[in-house]
This record gives sequence, structure tokens and C-alpha cells, in this order.
Amino acid sequence: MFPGVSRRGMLFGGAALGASLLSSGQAAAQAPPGAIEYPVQPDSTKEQGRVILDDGGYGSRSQFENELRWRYPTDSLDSSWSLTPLAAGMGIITPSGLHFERHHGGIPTIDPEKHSLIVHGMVDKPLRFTMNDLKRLPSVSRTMFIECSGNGLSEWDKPTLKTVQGTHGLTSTSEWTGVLLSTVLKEAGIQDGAAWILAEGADAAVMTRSVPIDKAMDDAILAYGQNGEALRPEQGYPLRLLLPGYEGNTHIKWLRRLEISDKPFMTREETLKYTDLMPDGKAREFTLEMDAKSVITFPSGAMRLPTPGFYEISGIAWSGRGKITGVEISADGGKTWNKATLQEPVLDKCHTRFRMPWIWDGREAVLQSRCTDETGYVQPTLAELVKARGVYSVYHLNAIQSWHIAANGEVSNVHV
Ligand SMILES: Nc1nc2c(c(=O)[nH]1)N[C@H]1C(S)=C(S)[C@@H](COP(=O)(O)O)O[C@H]1N2
Ligand SMILES: [Mo]
Repeated sequence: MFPGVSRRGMLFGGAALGASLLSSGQAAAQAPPGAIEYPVQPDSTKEQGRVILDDGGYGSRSQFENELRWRYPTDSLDSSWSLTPLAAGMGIITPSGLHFERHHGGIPTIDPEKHSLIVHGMVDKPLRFTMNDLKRLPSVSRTMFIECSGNGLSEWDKPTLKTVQGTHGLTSTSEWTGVLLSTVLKEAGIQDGAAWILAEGADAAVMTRSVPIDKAMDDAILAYGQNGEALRPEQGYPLRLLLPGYEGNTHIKWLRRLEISDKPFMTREETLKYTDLMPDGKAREFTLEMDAKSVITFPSGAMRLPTPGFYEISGIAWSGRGKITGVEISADGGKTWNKATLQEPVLDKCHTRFRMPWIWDGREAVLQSRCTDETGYVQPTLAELVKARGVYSVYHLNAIQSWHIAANGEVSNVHV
């Protein structure tokens, strides 16, 4: 679309490299991951198109589309994360193949026939559910975001990563389907005094987090569906916990065990990790709800606006505390603000798409978005956030993002 969009592939060595690694035949070698290479017809109206089910019955994307998840360069391939290419996103749903990933011990391969969920501890009746048992229970679907609380961790001190995929790509939205956790807990019978639940994964990390019982009984979901089909292995197949609005780490994937207790379990992930170090040397624990946040995805870092003139500014906003009620956009680094249009439906604890028409006059500009949620909370500037929390908390960076537009149209990540 715009020159900068394809330049991104070069910056990260993403699309082109990924495609050349494909080994299945000459033709396939040219298609990006997720696509099949077909010869382009000289005139598609003059000959019959290819037959249906040529791809075996599970579709693929166009060979001309090459957006990819980008792996953040960590030392260990086993413990890693990948980020969603938000700049190319449309609407609010993240394609399942582009959902960000965070794995502490790799992606396990689990046979759903052999997988089960155990519920025990302070319950009247300990229970074991097979996947078939869970699928017989009343189900719900909910479209909501997940955001890793480490999203943006490289950006506290100075603008570091070049693109919105790097600065904000640890969040994605899917329509999830499963059983309300409360349904299963009522079945087991929660005993008096129960206050916390341990959720445990069946991956090599055996990831564990403590969840307040009120949250568990409110809107937590045991999910087996994602965007109309089974969960992707990367997202926790065959079963994951979803805690709408809570930090990503608590959404335990490959879920196998729930233990009910009267106190939190103080696991590694809620003591050593996922606590926020404050300037006074104390650390906040259980900062579970994700604060309201927004980012402009177009135009965004490493793109280049070809000419002055009309552009539609667009981006996403979300809050772990409810619905987004407004998004404002500034083109002068926060001096003046204009209201963006929110795309319906505006859902609770979900990405919300915003848009605003803009005429770029060809001069330097700094684009920012600032959202408000239904609790009245307004997304802070980085200076405000740093004043309240210092720069050592690693997690929960939800400050306003600034994109600098140079006179030559180049867009870059800046702190103002
Ligand atoms: N079992 C297990 N669950 C897990 C993790 C993990 O490594 N193992 N990572 C957590 C973290 S830190 C995040 S941000 C989310 C990421 O979910 P996703 O990979 O589906 O985007 O899963 C959480 N659940
Ligand atoms: Mo995370």
C-alpha cells in the first residue's frame, strides 16, 4: 500500500526470509507462510479459475499477503515471544495465525482425547473433566483482547523498537468460546473461606498463577474455541483459561489443574516475575487489570507517507476495566486534540477500532492517541506514568505513543 509498509519486512528480515525457508517445491518457495503459490493468469476472465478444495479443504491466504508474527530476539528459542503485526490489522479481530505468542517452555503437543482438567482443594467434590465433558456444558462466546503486561517493556527509557508491531504487538483480539469457570466451580461446590484459585498449565513451564475467586466466579472462561474453530496450539490447545481484562500471564494455556485455596499461592510468576518495581524499591504484586491504552497503527513507525494530502488515521484502544468511551487524536504532540470515531461494536474489555480523517500539510508532525474508558480513566502521557511509577516496573506500560512524521514523510517512534 505505502512504501514504508513493505520496508518493514526489510527492517526485520521478516516476510522475505520466511518465504525463502519454505522447502516444499519450487512454486511453494515463493509463497509466504500461510499461502500457496499459483500462477497468475494473464486474463482471469478468459479461462476457468482453479477448482475448489485444491488446497485440501482448509483455506489459505492470498499469495500476495505476507504479514507475519515477529519473534522478539531473545537468547533462548525455548522461552520466547512473537508479536502481532498491528500495522496491517483491520477491524478488531486478530487472525488466529497472527495472534501474539508467549511461551515459557515452548508449545506442547497435547492429544485432546488424553487431556483432562482437575478441580480440587477447598471444594465439596473434587472433579476431573475430559474435553468431551467440558464441551457438554453450557457454553459462551466472548470477543476480547489479551495483552501481555510486558507489552512495550522496551519503551520505558527511550524509543527503542521501530514499528508498532515491536512497541505494541503483544496484544491481540479473538472471539473465544468455552465454558464459564463459574459453571465448573458450582459443580464442584466451593467451600466457605475459599478466596483464590491456582491455575496450572501442562507445558514444560508448568506455568501457575493465582486467581481471585471473585474473578473466577464473575467472567472467567475455560476456552476451547478461538475465532470459530478449536484453539490454535500456540494459544493453548486444547484448553486455556481466559480472565477478561487481566494481564496475559494469568490466562494459563494448556490448562490441566485448578486448586481452590483460602490464600494466593505466591508462585514464581507472581513474586519473582510479573510484579512492578516502584521507585522506592518496593514491588507491587497482583497488578492484574490492564490499564486503558491506545495506539495509532496507521500511520506508524517505519512507514513513509508518500505525499502530503489525505490520510485516514486509524488505531486500536482497549481497557481491562470495561469499554472504551472515547479516543482523541493529536497531530501536534499533544497540544490540541480531536475526537476520533469509534467503530461499532464497542465491546467490554476488547480492542476498539478508531479512525479519524487527516490532511497532512507536509510539515513535521507528532501523532498521538489518548483513550478514556468507562471508569473515567484517561490514558497517561509517558511523563505522567514515569512520575507515578518510575522506569523499573518493566510491566504495564500504557502511556500515550508518539509517532513523528518528518517532512519527507518518514514515520518514527519518538518520546516527546
Ligand atoms: N501454560 C502456560 N500458559 C501461559 C504462558 C506459558 O508460557 N505457559 N504464557 C503466559 C503469558 S506470559 C501470556 S502473555 C499469555 C500469552 O497468550 P498467547 O500466547 O495465546 O498470546 O499466555 C500466558 N499463559
Ligand atoms: Mo505475558
